[in-house]
Amino acid sequence: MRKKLLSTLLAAACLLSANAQSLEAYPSHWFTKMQWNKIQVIVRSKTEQLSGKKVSVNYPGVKLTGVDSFSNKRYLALQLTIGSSTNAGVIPIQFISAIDTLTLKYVIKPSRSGRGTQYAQGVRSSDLIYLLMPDRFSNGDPTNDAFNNMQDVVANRSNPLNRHGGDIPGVIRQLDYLKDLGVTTVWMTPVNENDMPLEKESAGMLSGYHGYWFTNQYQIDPRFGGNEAYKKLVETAHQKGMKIIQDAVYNHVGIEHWMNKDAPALDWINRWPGYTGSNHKEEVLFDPYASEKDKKQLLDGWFVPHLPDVNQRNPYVANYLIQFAIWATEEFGIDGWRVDTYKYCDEPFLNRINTALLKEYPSLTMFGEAWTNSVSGNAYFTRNQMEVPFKHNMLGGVDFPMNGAILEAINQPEGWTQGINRLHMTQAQDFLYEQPLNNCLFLDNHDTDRFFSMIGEDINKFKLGIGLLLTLRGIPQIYYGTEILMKNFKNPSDAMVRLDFPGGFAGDALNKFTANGRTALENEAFNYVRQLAGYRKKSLPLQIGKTKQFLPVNGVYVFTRTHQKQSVLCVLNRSNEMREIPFKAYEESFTGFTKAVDVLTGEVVSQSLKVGAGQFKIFELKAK
Ligand SMILES: [Ca+2]
Ligand SMILES: [Ca+2]
Repeated sequence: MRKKLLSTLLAAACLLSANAQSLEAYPSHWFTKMQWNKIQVIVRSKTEQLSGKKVSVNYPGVKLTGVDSFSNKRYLALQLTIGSSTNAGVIPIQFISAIDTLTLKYVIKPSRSGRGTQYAQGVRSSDLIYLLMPDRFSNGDPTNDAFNNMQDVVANRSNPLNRHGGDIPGVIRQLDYLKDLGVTTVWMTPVNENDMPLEKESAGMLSGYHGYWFTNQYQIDPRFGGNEAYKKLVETAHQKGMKIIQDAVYNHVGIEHWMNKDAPALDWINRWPGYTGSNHKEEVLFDPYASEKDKKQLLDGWFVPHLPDVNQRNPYVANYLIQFAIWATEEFGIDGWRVDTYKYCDEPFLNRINTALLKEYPSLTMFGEAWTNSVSGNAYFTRNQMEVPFKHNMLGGVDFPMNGAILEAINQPEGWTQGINRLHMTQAQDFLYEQPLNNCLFLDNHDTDRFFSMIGEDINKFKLGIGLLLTLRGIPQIYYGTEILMKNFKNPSDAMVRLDFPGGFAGDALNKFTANGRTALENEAFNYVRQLAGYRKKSLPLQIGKTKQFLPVNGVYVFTRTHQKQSVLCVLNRSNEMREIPFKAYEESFTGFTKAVDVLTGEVVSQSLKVGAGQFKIFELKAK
């Protein structure tokens, strides 16, 4: 009798201590009424073997249809089906063995209302995206700059490679500045937890301030304000009529991620006998002569030594990533995705994840960063008009080919294939895309030299670039600080093009978020962006109009954007002289127009357009 009592007491004690141990679950919770209602919950214990335990789920409308174990016995994958009429609540999931029982309290939350109208709205060519790095933009909460229980404990603004303390509350603080500039959508470099130590890169010991070293997809980094701050940002942006794009990384994780250092099975990561980096050559995916060895190295080689390459051919990994993307859209209420390192990911997986997101959220949009310099390459990674062995289904791409062409048109003299002819030729190849309007058009970003430096710090060329950005087809994206003429080349490191926005941090000598803090030249640049963005916001031709471009002649490149009965005519004069162009040369774009209004000055002209040397002009055409 005493023996039995003792064993009962022991069992109770075991139960208590076992329950006290934390079980992690991925996804951390799920939602009612989702299309994706067969979920795979990866359960992880840091200390105790889970495989072999009996799993019990007792909740109305939730069925456990499978339990899979891995070579690492501290993991299980539970297959749960959540019925369409299942109520929100807490599901007790028990892991039972002869000696103890562990309980995971798994939460099912109500799904959001307003799908496609209040969130998951999609970001389109009618929008203007502002790309910023939260660590470098604005510090709204100095108490979260560093944490002693994280691997990188440094916040030090004097070192460009360290974390600087900027965060999501800082972004919230500047939403009105962005809205005033004409921005409709904020894209932040990733805000997911990057609990990584400093890592050696060519420039020195680098922190994960840029956010691309995920250690937990389900946690927003506390140094950016955590999940609650992110929810508040999305909510505040939506209240202001703005949208949020999230930056996804499917290709790799930080080396400290459990997926690598405590993997459920070794094949969650693409592993090589010795360190093997990617060859970064996307051509091998569409080259009819490519070698299989080169293709494998592009896809499975690691991006850098501290970023293990994720094996998306493993069905558990693929489901993990798909559920993460759906979960984040639902949990935070974001509106679109930018997908990092697109060309390095398993191609069938990419189509699967896009399909799952669009099935769940038909209005959602996404674009991928394939970073390829040919139009055919960029089109390959999107929905396209080409006959190729693999057809991608991505809506759009980060438009590096047009970026190169715009810079060439601004910086180089006209030649048969150079200068404005390169821009004309590049755009001519839009026939390869299913929908070129889905491409993200940009002058610079966090991975390139800054635009103002690339154009020799010339304010006239700045206006040409901004003019083209906001009138050519696509979803325009401005990189933070470009509007106030922030400059630098990526020398000696990328950090030089990722400096702090002046005024975003306590103690800054100047606050360039305000007109008073900016120089006359900076205000000229800011006001130019704001005025043109304001015009674009009202102009359906510039947002969604059909493009017609005319062969460059005598240093002048002309294109029109037409929607129904409205037409806008843009003239880039890269010659050294004033050019006067008769209306009749462009009659085919707008039959019978009799006058044109310069959209920036309001000047009304008739019969001919005069455009000065080195100028870009935008005219709205009027019948009378
Ligand atoms: Ca902070
Ligand atoms: Ca890869």
